[in-house]
Amino acid sequence: MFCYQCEQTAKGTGCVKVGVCGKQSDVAALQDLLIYALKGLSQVALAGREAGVNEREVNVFTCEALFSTLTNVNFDPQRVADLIKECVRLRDELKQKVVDAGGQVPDSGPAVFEPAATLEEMVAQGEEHGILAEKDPDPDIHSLKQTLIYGIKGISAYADHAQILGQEDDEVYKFIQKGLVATLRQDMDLGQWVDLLLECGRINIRTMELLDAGNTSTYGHPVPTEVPLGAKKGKAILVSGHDLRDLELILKQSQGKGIYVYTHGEMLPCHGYPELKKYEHFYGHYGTAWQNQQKEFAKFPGAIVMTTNCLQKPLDNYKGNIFTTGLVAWPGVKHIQDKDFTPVIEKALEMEGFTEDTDKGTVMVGFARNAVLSVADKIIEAIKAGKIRHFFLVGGCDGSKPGRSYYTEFVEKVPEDCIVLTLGCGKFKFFDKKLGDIDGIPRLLDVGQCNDAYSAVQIALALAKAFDCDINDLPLSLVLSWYEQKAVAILLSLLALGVKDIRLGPSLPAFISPNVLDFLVKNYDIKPISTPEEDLKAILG
Ligand code: FSO
Ligand code: SF4
Repeated sequence: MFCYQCEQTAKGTGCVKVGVCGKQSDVAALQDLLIYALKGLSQVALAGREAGVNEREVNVFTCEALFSTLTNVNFDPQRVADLIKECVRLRDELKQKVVDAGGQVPDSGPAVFEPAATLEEMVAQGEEHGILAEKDPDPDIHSLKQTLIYGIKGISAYADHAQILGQEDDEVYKFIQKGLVATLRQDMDLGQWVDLLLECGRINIRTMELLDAGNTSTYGHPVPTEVPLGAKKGKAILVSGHDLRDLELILKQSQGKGIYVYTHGEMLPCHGYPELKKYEHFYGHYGTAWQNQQKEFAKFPGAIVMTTNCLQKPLDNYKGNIFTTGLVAWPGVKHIQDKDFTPVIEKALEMEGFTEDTDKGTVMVGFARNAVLSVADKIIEAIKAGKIRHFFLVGGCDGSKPGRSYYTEFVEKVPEDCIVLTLGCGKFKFFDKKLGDIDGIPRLLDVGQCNDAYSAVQIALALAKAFDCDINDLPLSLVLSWYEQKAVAILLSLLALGVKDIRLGPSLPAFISPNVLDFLVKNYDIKPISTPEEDLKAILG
């Protein structure tokens, strides 16, 4: 196997025997084969578009299948193999429709690939279509191609979330198909690849806009909300991942049953949504970021549901009470197929629950674009009066590398006349710090999940408009931590917006070649994080 799509890749170069994330070599090969099969489906989908045939089922499936290959989503070889077969079934069905409509279907490459009969043979097929086997001879183009694939994976995750909430734009699907097919080409130069990556960033902004519309039109705009970190005596369900619809269904189905529902990881900001916080048994937040789950889940006295990434290998001491749903899978872990969470509720009722109330303080959430921009006048006034010197967006993902303590120290050292905006699971490095306020404006503002990066972008654009300046001239610095492929899509979006001077850590992506890095440094002034002191000094002078 060879996989280097995430930040924790082995030795900073690539996982070759087994994934640091726990992904086994058979799953890695099958995921590579699924990507190959999706390129074939996309070839036919593009041919179909030319002939006036465009199937929503194909578009939605493409996003689901891509999302399944994101880090920490699907670890089950059989599920990946089933997706490959479904991909080929959809492709052949679509081919017939394209031919019937007078179109021409491609007759070579992944468009004609046939999966082998057994799982073992499919794994062998996957090995022939791995990242190294299909390496572009030019290392920089290879690097840009992989970056595009990871950006597309990120877009697909957001598109899938948005689609679940009724928000779709065919331009997004078309780009995903165009991008996947482009990776089969050998005739594009570096400039064309860079253009395609920037287009990927723009399409991701559109996708995140759709997701924002899905979230806010379904659940209302988040409002500042205090969330308890302790526990309430009683039976308990813990919901992790990023999917708001799953949480809503769990809340609805567990209502009136003597169960309290807790969020974990990236679900924390859900407490700010009016249509979710209205449930009285939606109590508080348990635990921290994804990489601590094996320790934290083992101590949770109730049922646990993983709605999306990041899933880690479930340990035996909680394997019996953890469930997956949607695209998440782990071999041997019970999967909720049809959104009937009865088995989760039954498990929660069967378990002991919390035996007493505990108080561990609270955190504030709900500072998404609507809440922040409702006090824009106050913020602008404070900036003009010199009371707010600078904004730092310290956001992104968390992870287990010791270098990530940079973000804790950075936030601790941010001067008192500065405000920290945050989003993503990276916030768990400092989410419970009491930073106080400036004239009533909290100094630590939780904008939401990594999925809410659109909200942060809107806040920055609104401030730039108010000050009639370029986004790069705002007193705002981005200090980002990345982990998986959604972060790649967000980074491409920031580049597409022309945002410069981003500090990125804890390490740079292994799939970025030295020349591509040089290009990013020269054109966008991207820099790796150094030390909190040095970076703060460089930013604030
Ligand atoms: Fe984190 Fe995982 Fe939200 Fe990622 S829980 S690391 S970028 O999947 O999506 O921030
Ligand atoms: Fe390694 Fe990350 Fe790939 Fe997992 S997703 S195999 S940790 S590079």
